[in-house]
Amino acid sequence: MSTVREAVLELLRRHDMTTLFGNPGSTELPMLAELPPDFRYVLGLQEATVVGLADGYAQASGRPALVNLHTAPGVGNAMGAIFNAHANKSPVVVTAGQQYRSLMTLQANLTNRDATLMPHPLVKWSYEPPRAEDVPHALARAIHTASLPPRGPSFLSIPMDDWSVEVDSDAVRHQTARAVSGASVAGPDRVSELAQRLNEASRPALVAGPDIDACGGWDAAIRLAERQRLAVYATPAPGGGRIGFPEDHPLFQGILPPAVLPVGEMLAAHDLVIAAGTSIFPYYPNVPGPLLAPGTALVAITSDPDEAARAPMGDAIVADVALTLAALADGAGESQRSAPAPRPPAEPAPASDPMSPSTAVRALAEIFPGDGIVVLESPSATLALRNQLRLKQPGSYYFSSGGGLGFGMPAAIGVQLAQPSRPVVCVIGEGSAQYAIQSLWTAAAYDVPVTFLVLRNDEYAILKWFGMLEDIVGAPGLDLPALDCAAVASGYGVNARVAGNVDELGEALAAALESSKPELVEVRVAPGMALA
Ligand SMILES: Cc1ncc(C[n+]2csc(CCOP(=O)(O)OP(=O)(O)O)c2C)c(N)n1
Repeated sequence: MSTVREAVLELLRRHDMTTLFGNPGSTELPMLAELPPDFRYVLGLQEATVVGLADGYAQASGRPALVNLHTAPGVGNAMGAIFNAHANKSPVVVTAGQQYRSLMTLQANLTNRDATLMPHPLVKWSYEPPRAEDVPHALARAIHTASLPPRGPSFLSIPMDDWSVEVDSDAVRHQTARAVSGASVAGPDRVSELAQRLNEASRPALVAGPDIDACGGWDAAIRLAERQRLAVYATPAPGGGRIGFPEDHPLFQGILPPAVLPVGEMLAAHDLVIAAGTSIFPYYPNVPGPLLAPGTALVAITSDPDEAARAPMGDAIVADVALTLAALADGAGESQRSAPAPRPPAEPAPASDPMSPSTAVRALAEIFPGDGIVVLESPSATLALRNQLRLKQPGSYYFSSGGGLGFGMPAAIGVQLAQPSRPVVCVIGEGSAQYAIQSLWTAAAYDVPVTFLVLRNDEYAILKWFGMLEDIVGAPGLDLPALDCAAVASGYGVNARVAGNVDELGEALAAALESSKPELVEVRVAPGMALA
């Protein structure tokens, strides 16, 4: 006979989920007592940080990650980060403590009253087991649900008296030893039909979405694009949480604009567009217009049935993106059509004081290691960074597809924990940094050597730009005077440097990247949007 706790620990070992991300309270202590030495507990000082850590870790490791939160208030604090994990299709398994079963009906202090309703609609599955002995089976189900495509968070509420209850070892062995996999293949007719359409097209294009990276589809996407001489675009930046195609490749034409009218206009140059591993499309702001030009057809390839169903135009194939792209590359063969002209190299921004955000990210590009990873949350510098850096390796870029701030800092730490041999740089606005600032403590406490590059412009630049687009004048609350991230970092135990010019910035970044500890580099940049 074993207990719920022993069965759960064994289940987590089987799934290689021995790193736990949490913030504990009284209701979680029974689970954590005498945690075996093969487990690692990573403490986040607020729940947004905890889930952000797990989101980055799950995405960069390609495996589900376990979160442990403190009953209702812990889940409440985590909701914005759970929203991001859902948009990122990140397999985060969120558990939360709950009152003693015998005290739940009278609603004793800290009872999570409607525990399963609370995280809806941001989780794929939410559950509180009817009996203590069902906890291992329910956790196995939560792990499988989070890991099957489309990946995303699941939630389990666990009453604190469940851990010591004995389980039926034979039943638990069956329930928890199962391997479940979910890469589905498109029907051969659908693939050959699309291959034929591709061969007949005269100016076809590929839109590369984040799920190409998540499912390991870079090679298939490159092979298809090269064989068919496709013009390749990245999905619009707000929903492009990952990069699915090398951005320095001669076929790569740039990032699609994020609104209906300009997307339709840009794709008008193509008679067939294959959009792989992306929603159609992550539009924002609202610039209405024709979804597609009359001469353009679109076919989406996605592993997410909801993405396929809600697309406003085009056909869709629901199947694993990497397998389908590979089958399409085989089926369509080599085309003799002429390849599109490569886009020009990135130009430096004109010199200014303070420097443009574009100049700052160019300084990063100059010293950026080939195997480096960027975690980005700097709204007004997003396009400049993508243009100046031109990342060319899988798993090199993480951005919050949901758009909720508070992802960047903790996710960068989670990514670094999952990829200890690759240097991780978190490029972040000083405003965005505040939404999960206490994650700096976790980086310092666990010696996670992320470099944080803070672009300080004393404002919410993107919101001022958005206001201009929408003719909104006089909105308060868009300025951030005297917000000193370097001083805050020191308080959390992270070494901070302030760079005053481009040379100092290059030196500070190089030193930070060399360091085996977390480092923060703050640089003052000009206000406003940097578009290239
Ligand atoms: C949780 C959350 N709250 C508020 C917002 C709205 N928001 C979007 S961008 C932004 C400003 C970010 O400021 P900063 O990081 O300094 O970047 P900048 O726009 O100056 O580049 C805000 C407040 C959001 N996206 N998420």
